[in-house]
Amino acid sequence: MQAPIQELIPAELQSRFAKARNVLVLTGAGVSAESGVPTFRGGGGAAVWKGMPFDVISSAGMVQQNLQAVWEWFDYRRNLLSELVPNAGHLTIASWQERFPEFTLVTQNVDGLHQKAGSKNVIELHGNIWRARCIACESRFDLRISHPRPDNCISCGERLRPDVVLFGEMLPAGAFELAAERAVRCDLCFVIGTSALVYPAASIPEIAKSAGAYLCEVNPERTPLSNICDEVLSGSAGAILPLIGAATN
Ligand code: BV8
Repeated sequence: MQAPIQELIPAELQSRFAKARNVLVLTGAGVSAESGVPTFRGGGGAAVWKGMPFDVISSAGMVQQNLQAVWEWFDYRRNLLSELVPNAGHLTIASWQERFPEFTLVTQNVDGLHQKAGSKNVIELHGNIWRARCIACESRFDLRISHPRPDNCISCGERLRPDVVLFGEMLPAGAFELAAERAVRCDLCFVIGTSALVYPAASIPEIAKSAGAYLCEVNPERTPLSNICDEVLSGSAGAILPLIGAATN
């Protein structure tokens, strides 16, 4: 027999959630795990593609060295993703955008599942797997409608690459700055499904906390951020997030 919802979600968090005026959520690969998207570092291992760890195949150097291999890795992931749908965690976060006077969703994920769940104005710190970008003129192409995937830019003929931020690359202009500015202003910050190892994304909850936000982590495992959190809810996003909203209805 499950305990009443009110007992599963700490009273302090319920109170803060009910009174919050400005909420920021940072998500990582864990929020998509229950949709069937493999995480990068879960289960003690790390994602590997044709013998290369993901931070090697997903790196600036590999785009220079072997763009074809990078495309194979991203084509494989898009194909996997095309069958997958948002889970209760994505849907709950999407429902929160109407619940507060100010709400910001920042994601490290490139899978587009937050948008599929109905989230708007998502700050995508690491780009989006459903877009390609020209390596020369930076024109962008929507891969959800371009089948087969074009190899070359229709504007200038140069090669296309995934419009995703790879290791060793700068984040999209202004994305981190906007996320940091929102983090300073929020009064409640959730960090959901991230191992908090990748920077500068992992600094967003730190910025929120330093500016006085109440910081709540949702993750089955502890992370380097856990010790600065006001609340650590140990469990999966799909199970826990719907309870937070329900507990304060
Ligand atoms: C940059 C796209 C400036 C590609 C990705 C300090 C400052 C600045 C930079 C650095 C720094 N130190 C090191 C760096 C360099 C590097 C970095 O951070 N390296 C780390 C690994 C040490 N950062 C960069 O290169 C960034 N660029 O800083 O620009 C610059 C430029 C040049 C030189 C210097 C600086 C760019 C980083 C972006 C890389 N691209 N993704 C792709 O998708 O292939 S990052 C990749 O990791 C994904 O985006 C992913 O989201 C991200 C983080 O991983 P997580 O999302 O946290 O996923 P993970 O699998 O690790 O964890 C899942 C978690 O979910 C776990 O905790 C698990 O317990 C939990 N979980 C599991 N199931 C559930 C769950 N939680 C809830 N519910 C569940 N059901």
